[in-house]
Amino acid sequence: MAHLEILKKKIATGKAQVGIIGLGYVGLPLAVEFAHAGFKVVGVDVDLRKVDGLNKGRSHVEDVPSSTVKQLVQSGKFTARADYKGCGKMDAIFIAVPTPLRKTRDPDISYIVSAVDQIARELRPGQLIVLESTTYPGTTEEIMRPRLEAKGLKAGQDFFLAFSPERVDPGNKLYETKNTPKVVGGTTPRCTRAARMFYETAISSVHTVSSTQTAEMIKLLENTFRAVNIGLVNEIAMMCEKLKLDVWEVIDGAATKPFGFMRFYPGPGIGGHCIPLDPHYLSWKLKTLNYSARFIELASEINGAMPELVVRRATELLNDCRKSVKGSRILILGAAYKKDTGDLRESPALDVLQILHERGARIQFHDPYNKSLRMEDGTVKRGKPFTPATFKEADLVIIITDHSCFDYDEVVRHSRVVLDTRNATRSVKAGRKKVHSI
Ligand code: SAJ
Repeated sequence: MAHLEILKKKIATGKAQVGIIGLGYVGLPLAVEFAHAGFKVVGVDVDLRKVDGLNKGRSHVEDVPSSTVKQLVQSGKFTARADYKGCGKMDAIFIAVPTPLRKTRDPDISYIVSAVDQIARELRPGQLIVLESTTYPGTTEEIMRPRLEAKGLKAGQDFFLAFSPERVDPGNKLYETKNTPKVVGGTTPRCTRAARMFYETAISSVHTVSSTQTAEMIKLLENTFRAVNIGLVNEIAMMCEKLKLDVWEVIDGAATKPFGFMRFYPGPGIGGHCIPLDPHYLSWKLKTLNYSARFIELASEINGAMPELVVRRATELLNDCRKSVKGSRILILGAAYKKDTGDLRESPALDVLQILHERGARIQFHDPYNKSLRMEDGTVKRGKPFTPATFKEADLVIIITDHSCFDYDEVVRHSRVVLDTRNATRSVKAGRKKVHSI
């Protein structure tokens, strides 16, 4: 019987075995969905602590409750391991490993290569291999496929190969793995079909495309779209400052247009593990084809300059109070890269803190999700409590991350001067004169 038919039968009878490489914020929710779909799932992660915790029923991923992990482990539906032994037995393997940037802003696909090389050692006819990690168009065909075909098996003929971008938005209670449409593109139509068969058992909607490169490009369009539009609205904010206009009022006004417009907001810069990084995968690839992705580079330049702009505004505000940055007590409110999370990755708050620290300001911070922060010179700053005294003692309070739990009336009431980079104080009436925007 043809490999596709065998897979189809194994899926239909629930006998298919699923492997997930990388048990982070993408891999673990996916493992849970396939286990809930009835498959036996083996997760592989290099982090022994994560593996051990999972097998003890403990989740290290915010969006996956430990009770869910415990139930799946106890029912034998999910186990975690720190090696690839037995991956040849798995009928489908989904790779969700990190794809960071190197210091040179070049893609680092070493985690993908390491995972693929391990899988290739036990690759057998009939297996489906899917990459989910965000990467540049061509990674699946040019990097993964040759390694998997090294022992003579052919993609599309002996085994199936596909790409399906992860679309996990940590903390998003509305869209989770199960109900976020899944894009899938295979090396051949049969590869696409094989991947689709698996995803349809665990995810509500699957959208197939003509190739792995198309699927890789779709993800990069999604996140480049955000980075470029955030860059645009940050530049609009700079224009509004020159024109003495309220950028927030301008955005709200534009958003009354029911079509052809989408809100983005200026801020202190962009953080997180996706938006600041993913577009550089695309611009890097195009550079190898002698094409310069100008919008990506320009957006990166504008977004990357926002922390300095925040420091410039802070300097102006202190100057208006006849104070210099050096020696001034500045409180940074919020350290995470976006509201209602503790994630500090690429957070612009860290850049603002670092620049002010280097200019001699006496920096304090408060973030409900981060009790302490390590500066680049190794010094550790302990977070201050969210109290009137904390605000009173600061010469300037800078709101960097607009966590929902903050009482902004309290902040404005007890602060001398507030630089609000997120329009978080928009509903505060009393003390408006103390509040300034970027
Ligand atoms: N930001 C702005 N202005 C905006 C929107 C965001 O300054 O108008 C900043 C945020 O403060 C943050 C950075 O940009 O520092 C990224 O914000 P984000 O809302 O894009 O959040 P992320 O990084 O969690 O992006 C994820 C992405 N999800 C995936 O890659 C699967 C992105 O594609 C989602 O669109 C986004 O979540 C989302 O919509 O929440």
